[in-house]
Amino acid sequence: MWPTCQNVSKCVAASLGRRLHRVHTSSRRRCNVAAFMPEAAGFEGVSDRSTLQEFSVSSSESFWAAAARHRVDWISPFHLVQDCDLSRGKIRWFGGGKLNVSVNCLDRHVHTCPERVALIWERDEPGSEVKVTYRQLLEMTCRLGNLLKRRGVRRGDCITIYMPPCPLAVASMLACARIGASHNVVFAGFSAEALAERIRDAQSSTVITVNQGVRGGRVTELKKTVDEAVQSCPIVRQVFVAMRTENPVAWTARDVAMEEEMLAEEEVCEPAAMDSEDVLFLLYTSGSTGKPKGLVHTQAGYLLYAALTHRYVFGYHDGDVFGCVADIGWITGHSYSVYGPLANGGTTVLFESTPIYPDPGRYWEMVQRLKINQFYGAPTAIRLLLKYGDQWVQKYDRSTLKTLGSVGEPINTEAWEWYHRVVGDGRCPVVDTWWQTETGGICISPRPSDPGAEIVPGMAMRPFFGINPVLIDTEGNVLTSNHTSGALCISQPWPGMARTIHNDHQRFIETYFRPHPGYFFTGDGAYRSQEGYYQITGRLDDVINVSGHRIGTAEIEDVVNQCPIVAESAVIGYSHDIKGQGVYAFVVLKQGVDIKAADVLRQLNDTVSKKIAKYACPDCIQVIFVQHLPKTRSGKIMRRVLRKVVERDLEGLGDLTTMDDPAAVEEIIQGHHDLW
Ligand code: 6R9
Repeated sequence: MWPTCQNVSKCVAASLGRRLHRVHTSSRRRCNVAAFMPEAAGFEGVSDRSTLQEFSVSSSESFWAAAARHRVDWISPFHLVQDCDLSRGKIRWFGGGKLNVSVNCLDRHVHTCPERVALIWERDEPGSEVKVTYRQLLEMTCRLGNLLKRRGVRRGDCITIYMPPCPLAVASMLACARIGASHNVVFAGFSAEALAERIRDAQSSTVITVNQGVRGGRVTELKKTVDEAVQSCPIVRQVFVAMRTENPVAWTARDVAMEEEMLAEEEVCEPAAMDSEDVLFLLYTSGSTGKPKGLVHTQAGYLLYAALTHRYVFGYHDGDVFGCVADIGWITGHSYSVYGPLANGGTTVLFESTPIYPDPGRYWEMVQRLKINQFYGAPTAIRLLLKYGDQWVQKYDRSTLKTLGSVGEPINTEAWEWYHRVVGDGRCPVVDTWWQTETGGICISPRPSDPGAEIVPGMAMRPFFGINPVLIDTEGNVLTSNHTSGALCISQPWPGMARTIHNDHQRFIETYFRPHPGYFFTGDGAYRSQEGYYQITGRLDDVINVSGHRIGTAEIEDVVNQCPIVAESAVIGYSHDIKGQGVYAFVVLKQGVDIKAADVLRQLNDTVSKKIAKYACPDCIQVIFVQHLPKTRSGKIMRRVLRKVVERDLEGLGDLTTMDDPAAVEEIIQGHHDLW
């Protein structure tokens, strides 16, 4: 069940005030559907884009079959479009088909345009970018594929990649795909312990990393972190190390000098013929319990969905330069820095730096220098840059920009308007794209290329082709009317959705399919306006979103509780100006602990950054010491009560009758007036 709806109604109220600002993106004209989407030529009764949208949902099998035939190069064709049963969490697409994802991302473009730039590696130091053509990327991928094979990696193995965005990271992902291994990219900001947990869960015996990372002018010791992680991962037998900097690092017997050994390999590597449903990658994400979930994506459906959304949401055309600034350690980097653009034969930017290095003009200076046509970033960065002022944007020529994208969390109206008015000079549509690691690609978003498409600031607007969102109320009823809010679910399968949680299909079913049987439950709440447009209102479970990064409150609690001075804790999210949400930790110290608050804070922050990652803590964690936590009689911490106290909504404290010790709330209210 989804717990609360309070943030939903707040956002509904907010949205009403927003509905007046409309941005029309193109004139309402009749268009040729086949010119827009060639595979639509054969769809019966489809004469324009709105009937195309209806067709994609009502005849979803025909829609996806045609798209899969048209957009994927198959080694042998599929014979079963889909075999899905959402109530059992069974999702299979394109049964019987065989393909190779790296061939789809590389070889077919090398045949037509070998010298087209595939990757622009925007290195930390501005002006030092490196361009890699499709021919070069194929060569790198093949050499690496051969090296992996020679070093004993077999089809079905899972390789962990702990690298910043760079061409060798992309080649590593594609080399896995080439030889039939799967990858598990771990964000290179994660700590050794978080990395180790993911290596163990994925059972990776090979890890790929770089000697050091460089970000925001600072060097990070990535190889050292891997060495530390591997100490608690006996399964790891080899670590491939690429040299991002020239600095030597400590070397062990299991280390392999990646670039050196790649040079000795053949530049041709036979692609493995993979089944549509073989695993392409695992990607760990936070859930509402302590243990991260390794979501599993498979070959054909994921690739097709990433490619189609990339082309149609952003209006990507051949020759465009696509600038997604997400790290490859997140799903956004997977789908829109790597797989979507490369499947479409596009030119994609790999951004190694930060939005404010060397100054807050970085993004826009890069847009000018690389002539970026579509820019895709996170609201947290937009909010940060907005505060530095317009001059950092206006200094640079942004006339190449055609579309601006936003992802990861709700974008507030102020940030949306600034992005649109200042960054896009009022002429580029802003696409607020809602999706998740679980959905594989964008599910709800404006499609500015649609005739007459309008965009309401702060709204994700309309479902993508083949997606049928539904809203469900607390009693489990599907809400059919408009101007209503509920739990956001999706009623029918689509090819890009995750197939399972690695080694825990039961958890997959329970998390996504049990709350509302027959539907995929997203964990988010949404509002559907009078016109039928969607606005995402935030998580309904115990997941918080710090700068667009998902993190489970339980994950932080687990770690805080490991601190020797802590008896117990409860963590909730609070509204943060820049980061969207920050972290409040209510902490009960062990009896007899006598230590200054500042020291405790330091200890907790150290522990959280060591066990999870830095972004999960220091400058946004607020620690509040209490004697007791509010609990139900059965011992469950009542986080909803803490949330209300932090939101200063004492009226809304709700039913406290199940509470074990009402004095605990009193104490928190009394003690925390200073919070307000
Ligand atoms: C792609 C990505 C998914 C969660 C999702 C939701 C939030 C993402 C959003 C958004 C409002 C948007 N989210 N995009 N909320 N508007 N445009 O971010 O994947 O890391 O798995 O996070 O992020 O809460 O459920 P992931």
